[in-house]
Amino acid sequence: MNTAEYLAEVERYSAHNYHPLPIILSRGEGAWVWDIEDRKYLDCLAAYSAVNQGHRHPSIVAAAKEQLERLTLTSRAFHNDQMGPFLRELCELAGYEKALPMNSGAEAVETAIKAVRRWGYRRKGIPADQAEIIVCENNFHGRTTTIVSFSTEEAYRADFGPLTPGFRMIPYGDVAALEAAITPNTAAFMVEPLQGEGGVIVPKEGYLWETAELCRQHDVLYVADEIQTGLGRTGQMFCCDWEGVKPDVLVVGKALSGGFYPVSAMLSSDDVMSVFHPGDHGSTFGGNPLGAAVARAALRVIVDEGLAERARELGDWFMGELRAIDSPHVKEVRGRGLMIGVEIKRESGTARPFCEALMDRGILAKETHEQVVRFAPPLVVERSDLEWALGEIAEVL
Ligand code: IF1
Repeated sequence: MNTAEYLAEVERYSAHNYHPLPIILSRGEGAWVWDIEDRKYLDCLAAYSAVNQGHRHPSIVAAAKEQLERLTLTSRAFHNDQMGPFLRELCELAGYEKALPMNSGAEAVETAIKAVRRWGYRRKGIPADQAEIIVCENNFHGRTTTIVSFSTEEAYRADFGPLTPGFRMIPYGDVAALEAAITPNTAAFMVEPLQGEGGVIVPKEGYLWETAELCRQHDVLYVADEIQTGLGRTGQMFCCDWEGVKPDVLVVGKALSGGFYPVSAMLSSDDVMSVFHPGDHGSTFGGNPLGAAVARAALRVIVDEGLAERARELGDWFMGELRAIDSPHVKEVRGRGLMIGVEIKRESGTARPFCEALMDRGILAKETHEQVVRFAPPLVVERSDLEWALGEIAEVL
């Protein structure tokens, strides 16, 4: 089949819940992917940061193959020999006592919501069914019915109701708004330390630290959704590390599996995690030996290859070069590490045609919201690849 035939097929059989760029990818290696016509593209999206380690990283491939030959799924009715080591390695890396494995990011966020609500009732003494979680405008935490209940994006929630109550909305980046929103019934504040889908929004310096301090003072759990920002992407292992903040609850996903398999987790202290008892929460696939083996290898790559430092160094340089491009269309270039957004001026139209022009030149980037072109390549990307890309990006801009 050629590209047009694949596109017609997917148009015919797929739900129309996406508007992808019109290419059919069939192969990937490192920071590069190839389409079925054998055209080569630099992947500047990295599956929304799930392939920080690059496509088909050889050591993750080896771990996956080895595990495929041994055992793939036990369910949590029995133990397996990969989950314990995986959770220990993840806890040691992130500095937590406990971890609960799930699959998608949204499931890990749901797990965190359940944990903090229960903590609110059983530890903090919030009256039954009164627990509140404070969240931020323009958040993105996933697409379950409960999570979209506290989205401010109309398309994500319209006519998916009745929606889940118990969430209070404040503007992102506003410390005073958090203080004003906290009540005796506040169980948690959940935040992305840098908003991805919101348009690569970097909060002003001090925001993470000041909000974490407020939460500490008011006995409110600080929940950081690092599904996209975590595991090296922003130039630190976790984005909260930029301000020395250690969240009470950390939610990770995406790159936790290096893009091989959905693996996510919620991490916390023993005190918070101990609200769960047998039968309270779970998942058929969560903690399965294939996912656990893959995640162990994926974490090792991030550490062994110093991907966080790499993101910082390459990101600082790349962002500087992007800022130096003299274009009448660019309003702002912002980001952290290798999570960079180029905001297009409204009078220049939307970001989409820029992404299409980049695709024609062999660079895959995706617009977020209307105006922002996001550049977030695998962290293993070579500087020379980015040098080449800069020339193309400059011409497009
Ligand atoms: C899609 C966005 C990125 C996330 C954060 C939780 C989740 C995500 C901070 C849920 C997922 C994905 C979902 C994907 C596109 C992508 C995305 F544009 F939609 F917002 F990355 F920027 N928390 N983000 O970023 O994780 O359940 O998907 O595993 O098409 O919905 P998930």
